[in-house]
Amino acid sequence: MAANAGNKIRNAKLVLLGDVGAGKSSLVLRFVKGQFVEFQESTIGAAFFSQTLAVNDETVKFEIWDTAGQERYHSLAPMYYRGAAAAIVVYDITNPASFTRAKKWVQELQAQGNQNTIVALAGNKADMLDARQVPAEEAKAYAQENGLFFMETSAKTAINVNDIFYEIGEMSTILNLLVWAVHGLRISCTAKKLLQGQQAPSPQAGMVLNQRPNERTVSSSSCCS
Ligand SMILES: Nc1nc2c(ncn2[C@@H]2O[C@H](COP(=O)(O)OP(=O)(O)OP(=O)(O)O)[C@@H](O)[C@H]2O)c(=O)[nH]1
Ligand SMILES: [Mg+2]
Repeated sequence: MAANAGNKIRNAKLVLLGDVGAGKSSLVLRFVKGQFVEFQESTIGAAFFSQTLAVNDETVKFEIWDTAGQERYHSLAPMYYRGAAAAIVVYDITNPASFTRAKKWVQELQAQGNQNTIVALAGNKADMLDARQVPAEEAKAYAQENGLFFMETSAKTAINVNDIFYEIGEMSTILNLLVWAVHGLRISCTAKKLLQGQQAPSPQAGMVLNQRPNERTVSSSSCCS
């Protein structure tokens, strides 16, 4: 699934958040190296990985921060999710406490994170259906209410692992295009206003301007009509 197609390369910072043992490192290991280990060591601080993915006609280079779920590392998290294009909040479908913890992460992201960060919720260990304690419907409803992208995954069997990264890549491509479209619109509005300003009659010689003209705020809805 690694990229070798696509002309443009776009970097996308991605962070994984979630409870201890939810499977964050295992998901990254599966996505980046195609491997799974039964006894994955608990992450200390955070670990960095990168992986590229061909998404439509571009190559997305994910810069992945795999954070530690242990509470003592919580204060480091903003460093990793700030400015991230996407966050995957991971819980373990066999562990309701990890789902509660995931909701706390979502709240924190909504309160502190970038408005443009794509947030995905991953119900991991989907291979352990007999031990399931978090119904998929409950997580799906929660995700819908909170505008999150939701998938159940298994780092062990690889179910939906590439898919969740691919979906994020695709969403970030669309979001990126929208941001550029809005940016382009702003530039063309500003240019138009500047041109209009140049065409306006200049003040007569000796005329005193008592007031500074109001600062113009460019808004896509108010200009260019
Ligand atoms: N059956 C099953 N086990 C998994 C899966 N993903 C992870 N595990 C196991 O769960 C344990 C914890 O996985 P990690 O990937 O270390 O979890 P983590 O979220 O990175 O944990 P911290 O680094 O402590 O925050 C390991 O023993 C993994 O082998 C999965 O999809 N299915
Ligand atoms: Mg880990």
